[in-house]
Amino acid sequence: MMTRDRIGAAHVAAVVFALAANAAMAQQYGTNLLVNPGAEQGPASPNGSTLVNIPGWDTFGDGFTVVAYGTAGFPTSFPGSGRNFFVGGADSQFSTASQTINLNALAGDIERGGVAFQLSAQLGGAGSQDDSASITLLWLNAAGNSIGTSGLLGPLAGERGNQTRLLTRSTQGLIPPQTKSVVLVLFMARNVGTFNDASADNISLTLTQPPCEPDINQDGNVDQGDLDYLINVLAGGSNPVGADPDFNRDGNADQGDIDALVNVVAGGACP
Ligand SMILES: [Ca+2]
Ligand SMILES: [Ca+2]
Ligand SMILES: [Ca+2]
Ligand SMILES: [Ca+2]
Repeated sequence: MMTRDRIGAAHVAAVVFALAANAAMAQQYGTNLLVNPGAEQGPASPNGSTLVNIPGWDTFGDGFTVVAYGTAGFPTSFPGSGRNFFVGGADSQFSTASQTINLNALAGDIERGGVAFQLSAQLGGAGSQDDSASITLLWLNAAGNSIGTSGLLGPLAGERGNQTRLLTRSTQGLIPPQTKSVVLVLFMARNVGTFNDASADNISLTLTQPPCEPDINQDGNVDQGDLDYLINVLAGGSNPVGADPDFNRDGNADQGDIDALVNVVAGGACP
């Protein structure tokens, strides 16, 4: 059977390296990657017509601002809304805010495929006007070029029942391999009047770890060959299929992964 001696000292350095890389990785699964996703950090404009500092978001001085629920002419609060929301703002046909999220810590998983994303937001507008909000995700490669997009379209007036309110929109999918970062663009478009009434709140982008894959050597069988392959990789050997040696996904590539794989090969549950 496998022993620590067989793994040897060669992989200690690799473990230390993996630890550093995986510490950040653990933080990026299952939590909202956006800063200030609900407009609760920073001040609110008293009337929607002045610009305010909006922590975490890159804005362009085009009208995009934050307003408190219940301000005259704007939506009222609802469960989970917090105090504030984002709005397109005054005298602005198009208002934009964005955040860029570095995904380098997950590059290995993303390249192997199977990292899923979930995007959701509450998007809305005012009365019978078709001012509307949308969200676009730009998946960028190492060169900073877009290699795919995903997104959400907010409701038009008819979908809101001509009421001034926000509705939940969500989508999900798989991150394109080669993705190294993602830009989320919140886009507010005015259709009626001088004020851009498009609104947004509670924007969430979460990622889900790929499913457990015990067929480490990718030959179609889960057996001793996978154990041999993993042990060799942990000892510093070659890894032609690009397997993640942190099989039990606890942030360490070590004996615990061999133990977990032994258990799976013996019929136990995948960690
Ligand atoms: Ca809010
Ligand atoms: Ca308007
Ligand atoms: Ca196999
Ligand atoms: Ca592990």
